[in-house]
Amino acid sequence: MAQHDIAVIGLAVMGQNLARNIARHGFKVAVYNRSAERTRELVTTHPDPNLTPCFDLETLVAALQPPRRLLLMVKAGEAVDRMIEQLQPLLAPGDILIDGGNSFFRDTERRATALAQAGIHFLGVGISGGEEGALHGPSIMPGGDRAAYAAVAPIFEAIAARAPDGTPCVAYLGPGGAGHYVKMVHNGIEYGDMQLIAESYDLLRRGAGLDAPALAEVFATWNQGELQSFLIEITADILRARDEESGQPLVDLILDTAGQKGTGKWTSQDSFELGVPIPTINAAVEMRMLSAQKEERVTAAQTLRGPAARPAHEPTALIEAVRAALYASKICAYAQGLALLRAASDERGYGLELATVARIWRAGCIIRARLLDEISAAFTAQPDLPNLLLAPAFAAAIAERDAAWRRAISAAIAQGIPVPALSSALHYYDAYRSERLPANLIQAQRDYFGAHTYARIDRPGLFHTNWSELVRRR
Ligand code: NBP
Repeated sequence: MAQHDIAVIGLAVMGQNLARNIARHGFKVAVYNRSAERTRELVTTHPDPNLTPCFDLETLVAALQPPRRLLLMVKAGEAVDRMIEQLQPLLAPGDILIDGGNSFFRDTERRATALAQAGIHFLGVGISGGEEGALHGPSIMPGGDRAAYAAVAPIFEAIAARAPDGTPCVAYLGPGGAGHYVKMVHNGIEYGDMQLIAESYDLLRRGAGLDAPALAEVFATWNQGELQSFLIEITADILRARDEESGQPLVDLILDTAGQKGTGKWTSQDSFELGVPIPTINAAVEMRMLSAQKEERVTAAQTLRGPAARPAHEPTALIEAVRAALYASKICAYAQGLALLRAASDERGYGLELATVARIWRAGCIIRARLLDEISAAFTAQPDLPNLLLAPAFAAAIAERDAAWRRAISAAIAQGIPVPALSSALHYYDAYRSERLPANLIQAQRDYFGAHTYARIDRPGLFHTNWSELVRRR
């Protein structure tokens, strides 16, 4: 019986599809779900000699060859702790428990430390690609004990997405919660990217008067060039889809309140913790919150006045400006996410290689995009690059688009169309390239009311001034 290569626990969309993917690659998979119906459904709907249903954890664990490898695909949070509690008494030192869900990296670190006491290895593995990716090839972001990872690497390498150069989109990233941390930041960048695309869509819809079918063409064209990415591709598809009953573009019938499960918020929270600015990702998280205040917005729309959108007669120039703005802003969103990864890695000893992170995001995951090839190349050429914006290829790409980027944002502001992600990216760029920011005044204010002291540009040391007396003395 102890002949199975791995167990998959939790057979909702992700677990089912990963189990099928692993089985299809020739590994013997024992599967288990808390409620037995899902287990039965999987093996009846998708029978595979490599998939063995188990209906209790004792049978499941006994079905595995040692060291046992178990992949948890249950809901992040409480469910993971409950499963660990039930599994731990059944496991032996050297066994490897893998959490493939979207767990918070600090939970992963806590669980890994607790299980290490019993000699059980705990790997926190981010898996991206949704339902399709899980079945046909996700991007996999593993963290934890390196030797334990080596024991599961052949399975992950077999099932992961392949980048255009044929390499699997998986690589050991670092100890502790490194894998889940990278997945969290991946999701933060995903939030940013989605918001940037949504703002571009809104600017062209309201500011250029384009309807959904026309916008579908715009996005499909963009997907042939530098913006080529999964999110642009699906946006073109979405804009093309019509409601079967009314025949109207389906996107126009969808309520404008966006949901969120927490990974974007965690990214923002940790950026504050580490003191790393990620304004475009934060804008995306905040715009989901503002979108959720639908009732208040409807009321405010009746009372608050601003400029009305005036669609341009000739939309071509605005379309080109928005394309440039979207690409330049996208570079900034990635730059922010990668800078956060760098800081977290330094602070927590993850030892992340950003070239590797970008490399495993090139296929399978939601933020897969053509520009990741160049990002990976930039960090390969200069592993300690402090910010992606400083890579010569990206500095040049932004410089080329600088004027159009500003034109697109000016058009949005003039017409009262909110573009907080696009404009936050531009402000990030302008602030990052400012040799002198107005923080001198802030330091003076802090010293004025709180005697917080300030440093000077003309001599070393810390200074305090009695500002009101100094002014009075003049
Ligand atoms: P869900 O996140 O919807 O979780 C459902 C699974 O968790 C079911 O198998 C359910 O069992 C199990 N479960 C729950 Br809920 N509470 C449990 C408990 N106390 N003990 C044991 N099992 C419990 O599933 P999913 O959408 O497949 O996602 C799985 C993980 O992958 C999550 O962490 C998710 O965030 C992550 N993820 C999802 C996606 C995606 O596109 N959906 C993409 C990337 C990552 P039951 O059937 O008995 O209720």
